[in-house]
Amino acid sequence: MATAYTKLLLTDLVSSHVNQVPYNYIRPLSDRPDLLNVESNATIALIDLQGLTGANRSQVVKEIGLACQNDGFFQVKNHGIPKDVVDGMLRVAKEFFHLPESERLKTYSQDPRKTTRLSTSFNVKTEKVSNWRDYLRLHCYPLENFVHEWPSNPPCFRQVVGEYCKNTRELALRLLEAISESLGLESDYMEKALGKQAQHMAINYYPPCPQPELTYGLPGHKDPNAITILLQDGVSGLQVFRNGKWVAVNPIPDTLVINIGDMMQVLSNDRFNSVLHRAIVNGTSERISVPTFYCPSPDALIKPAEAIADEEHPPMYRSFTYEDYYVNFWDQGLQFASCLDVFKL
Ligand SMILES: O=C(O)CCC(=O)C(=O)O
Repeated sequence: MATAYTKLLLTDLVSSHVNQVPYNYIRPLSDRPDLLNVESNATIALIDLQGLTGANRSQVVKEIGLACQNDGFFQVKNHGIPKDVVDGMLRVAKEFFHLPESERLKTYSQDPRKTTRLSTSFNVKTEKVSNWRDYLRLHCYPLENFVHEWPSNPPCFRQVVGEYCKNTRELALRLLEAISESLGLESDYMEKALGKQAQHMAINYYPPCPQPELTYGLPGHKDPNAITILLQDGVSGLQVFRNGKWVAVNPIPDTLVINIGDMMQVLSNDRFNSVLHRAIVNGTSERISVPTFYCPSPDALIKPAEAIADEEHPPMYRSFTYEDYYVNFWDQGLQFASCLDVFKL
């Protein structure tokens, strides 16, 4: 008889139990990570953003454009976010997930509409199999609209995370400029196309897992937003799908991973593809990752950039608001989260 587990968060389940993966985390045989069949020494573009300021700019812009076009993801170094800001972000994330259960539960919610909430898996209300993850989800831009909702424990949380968010926004805007230029558009095209813009963040916590071959931290999915800036601690777990194979993106100190999301796929009229990626877990180490999802504002009208459409490359999508698209994201389940087909022409 399967045991019933009463904890709301995986972190507390793991610490009170567990030498086996509970049944509700076990994936069907056809949908397991197949950990031996992953490319672990793949070459992944690592772009030095220092070159964006100065004579090499056009070369770096070209590299970014090629990476977006070929893979939909790349890594960046010299990204401009100070090391103490990045280290602070990871430290405070870890401190948060090590707080006593009662303290963490103060922000718990299963309602995806809440702009600040701690939860588990992806959407526990709609999914059949759970993911080996707890996460704190925060809206971060405009910062002053949201920061007062954020956890106040650890006491430095708001200051440290706020600083990280301001820095990632600046990086996102620099990347959007480079991406616009790589498509032959005005530098500010993408920034303007996202309307008033929004920035969300997840702080993902993956506890060690006794049977990592049976479950996912997060199954393969595409991001709904425009671009994602991912910070990972030193523990491997991120994998992206490239040329029909899962490829491990092992963390390199002082680098961040950038990936293209669904809205950039539309804005670029399918020149860039939103990339399928997943997080796997392991038997020995907890893992923390912090994706920043840079998004359009809900009312922004999303459509392929007219200047890059022509007879040979007609617009692939009708226009729609980000809200129209995003409304389905949480309910559809992560593996079906890319719902662009309804907007295809
Ligand atoms: O943990 C990771 O490396 C990936 C996280 C991710 O894909 C997400 O939160 O959407």
